[in-house]
Amino acid sequence: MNREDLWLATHNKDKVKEFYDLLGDLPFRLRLIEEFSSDYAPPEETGKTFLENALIKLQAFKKEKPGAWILAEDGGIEVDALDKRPGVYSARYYSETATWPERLKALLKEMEQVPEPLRTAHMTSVIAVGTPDQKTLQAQGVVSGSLAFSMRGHEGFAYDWLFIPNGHDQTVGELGYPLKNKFSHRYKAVEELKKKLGQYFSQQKSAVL
Ligand code: ITT
Repeated sequence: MNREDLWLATHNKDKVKEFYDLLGDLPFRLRLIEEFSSDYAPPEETGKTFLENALIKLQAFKKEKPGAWILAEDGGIEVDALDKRPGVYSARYYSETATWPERLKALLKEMEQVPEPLRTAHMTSVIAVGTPDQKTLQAQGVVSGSLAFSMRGHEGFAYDWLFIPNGHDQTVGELGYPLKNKFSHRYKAVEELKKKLGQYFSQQKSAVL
């Protein structure tokens, strides 16, 4: 099959691994930022929403590779008891230079007095895909759940070690792979993206006929 390149405009290696699994059945050859340039700097994420930031990442990489298929993603965790923080600051919560255990410990500290029923939180993934004919496809996935009282589990990454999805007693880090990629916010966003890609390709086909 003749596979077109789809550039993953992310520097997050854990996201890349998941996208390889989630996008594996699409007719694309996945390409990484590092293959394009080892010193491509990510744009500043100045958006107020996940969608704005996903579009900022998409536009920035589009400048480097106009006419390519490009996928950008933004997302993170929103904690109800913290008025939806850290939200767009998920990657920068506590301190931009903190390690993940430090960042998660800071979040646990902030949530110390919050009892179980009020520890609800939501993981969101917003994907923006740029097409060679300059269209943008958008997709979103959300998983609701709650925050554990301590870090648990070794699989996944970042907030996976605190986040317990609804319907489960374990954190995503404990549930691990392959399960995470069957229900996660990223899985849901990719499922919506696949529908949009299907519509896009059928419109392309009918324009040719
Ligand atoms: P790129 O911008 O290069 O894609 P990033 O790590 O900066 O990578 P985001 O700006 O989208 O990613 O920030 C989202 C934050 O939420 C980031 O700290 C992630 O580690 C975290 N996050 C994203 N997806 C997650 C997941 O599936 N499980 C746990 N944490 C996640």
